[in-house]
Amino acid sequence: MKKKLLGTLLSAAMVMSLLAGCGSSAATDAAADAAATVEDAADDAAEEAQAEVVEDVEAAEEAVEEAAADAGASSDGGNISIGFAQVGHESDWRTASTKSCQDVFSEANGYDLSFVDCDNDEAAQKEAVRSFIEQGVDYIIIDPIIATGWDTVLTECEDAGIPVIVIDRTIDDSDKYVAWVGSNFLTEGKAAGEWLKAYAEKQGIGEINALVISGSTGASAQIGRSDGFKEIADREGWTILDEQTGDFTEAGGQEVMESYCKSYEGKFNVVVCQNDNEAFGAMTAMDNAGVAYGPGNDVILISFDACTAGLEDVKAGKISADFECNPLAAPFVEMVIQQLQNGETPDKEVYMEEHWYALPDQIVDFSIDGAAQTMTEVTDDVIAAQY
Ligand code: GZL
Repeated sequence: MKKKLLGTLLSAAMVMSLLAGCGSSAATDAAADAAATVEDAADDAAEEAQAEVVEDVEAAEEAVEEAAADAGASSDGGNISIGFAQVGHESDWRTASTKSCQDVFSEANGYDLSFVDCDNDEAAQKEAVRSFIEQGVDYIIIDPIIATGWDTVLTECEDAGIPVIVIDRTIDDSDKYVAWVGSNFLTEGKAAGEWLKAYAEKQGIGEINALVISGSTGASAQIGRSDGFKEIADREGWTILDEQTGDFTEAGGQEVMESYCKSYEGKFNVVVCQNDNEAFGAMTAMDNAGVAYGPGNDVILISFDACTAGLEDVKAGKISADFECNPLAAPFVEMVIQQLQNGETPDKEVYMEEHWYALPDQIVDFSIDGAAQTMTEVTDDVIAAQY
């Protein structure tokens, strides 16, 4: 456009200089007419040029918005705002889960994260979600303390047009969320049961009398691990002497195990803790009660999560097998958000990769529903790489 404007002005200048050179009145009038013509032409050309410039600027702004959307910024060019209602701070696993989200959804990465630690309080968690709705965040992430009671508040999120992504534990009484990223807790429970069957056979242990310290009652992780282990126990004719909740905490694990050591003294040969922190507490209680646990001792101790400290206890010959639950969901949640930003439809379920850990003498072949499983030897390198 600039060339056209320049060409118009140059040709007009040439006409004016020719006419001015004639010196006659007629020529002068003609020059004045030419000048007016030039001025009109120049104005028209300038207006057209300006219009084109405006168009170019708008196109550039659109390109910036698109680039921002790709780079993790909201449509107005600002950061993507996220509300995250986290279960609490009850375990090493939870600490890793929170850190994963705070690392990924940082301001440097183009996000504004509103984080609420709901301290294992279901009412506080619903209140946190409603506060995110009031804030008008772009996305809401929920790790549901328990699996039920969610449809009302998820309907409020849907009415507000805010997509919800569920991580880790599941919501079992509503599907008003765009995606869930987590683990198969039933598989984890079955893995522990099938491993115990194979290991007991290898060790020549004919009778299993198990005590279970379960997670927070009603949490999908507790439900899945309890159901999965019980399915194998029922099939194999084992006895589950008792199951009480340790609420996924070390204090809870110790308190329940202290009670078990009194009530079931000399009657149990397996303890199943539904996370490592409960196992830490149970070990303290068994130490205090003089109960020998770990490979080569009276009691087989099984745990879940496989956090760094849990694997250290496997390597130390205290926990016989540790069934991982991967807390590092945030990168997969970010993938879901980017898909939504790009107008794509994410998968409704995204499963995390998990491993089953033991020392060489406790590594045995087993299957889950016919699928052969691979166990991972706990080494110093494996521990150093864990979450
Ligand atoms: C499982 C997660 C559980 C962990 C515990 O996905 O929800 O909650 O197993 C944590 O450590 O407290």
